[in-house]
Amino acid sequence: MPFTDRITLYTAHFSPYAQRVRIALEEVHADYVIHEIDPHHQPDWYRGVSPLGKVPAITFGGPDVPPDEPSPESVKLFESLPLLEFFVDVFPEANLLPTDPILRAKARAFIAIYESYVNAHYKDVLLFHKPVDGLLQGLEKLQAALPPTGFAIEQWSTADIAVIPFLSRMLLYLDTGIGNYDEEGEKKLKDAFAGERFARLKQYVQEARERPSFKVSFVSDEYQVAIGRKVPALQRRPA
Ligand SMILES: N[C@@H](CCC(=O)N[C@@H](CS)C(=O)NCC(=O)O)C(=O)O
Repeated sequence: MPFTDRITLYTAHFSPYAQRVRIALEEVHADYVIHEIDPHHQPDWYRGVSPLGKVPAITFGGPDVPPDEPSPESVKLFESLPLLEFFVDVFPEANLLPTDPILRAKARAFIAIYESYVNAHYKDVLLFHKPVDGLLQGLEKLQAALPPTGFAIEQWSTADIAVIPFLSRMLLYLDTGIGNYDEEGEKKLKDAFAGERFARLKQYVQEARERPSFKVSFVSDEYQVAIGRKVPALQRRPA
């Protein structure tokens, strides 16, 4: 039976975490409403949706209310990876994660590699001027986990939804000078991506960017650059 409870997604279009959830909602063809939040100047009522005060979060179920007046009767869910699992559970027919336990484990391992070896390094490099070596090593681990062609477990899955919002921004931001990089590190990263070292990873990102769910949630490179240039944490600052 199709899942029909109302869903409101609280999001910020620059946020790769929030894009994970938007992609999943598109992939499962959910009927949902979007409400944009500035996570750095959030309204007081938003704490009632996300006690962490972060995007993404969703409300689901409950009466039909405006997004900025969330009902106490709706369920509030947050944290992007558990939200992906939630959509796997409530929209099984969308096949965001195959039923085969081996493929499920492989998809989760791919996400775990990203979370354990890439994400924190990426944040440090992008926002805090830190050296890039750890990030490059993490990206090599991620690339090594990819099959020769196709997506992380060959078919499209939550594994790809979890990492593509970050990898696509990584490449775009580097090309357009967005990020508070250490200068030497920025050059190292650019050189690494310009050559063959990450050829498979770049091909993977390119293919994922063709998904309609990616396109509608990313909007366009120009749009992401324009909003990225307005996020204070992403601007270059003196070391
Ligand atoms: N672990 C969270 C991270 C979400 C997150 O850090 N979101 C950022 C935007 S990219 C945010 O809302 N930051 C506001 C803050 O930390 O106050 C998830 O996976 O959903």
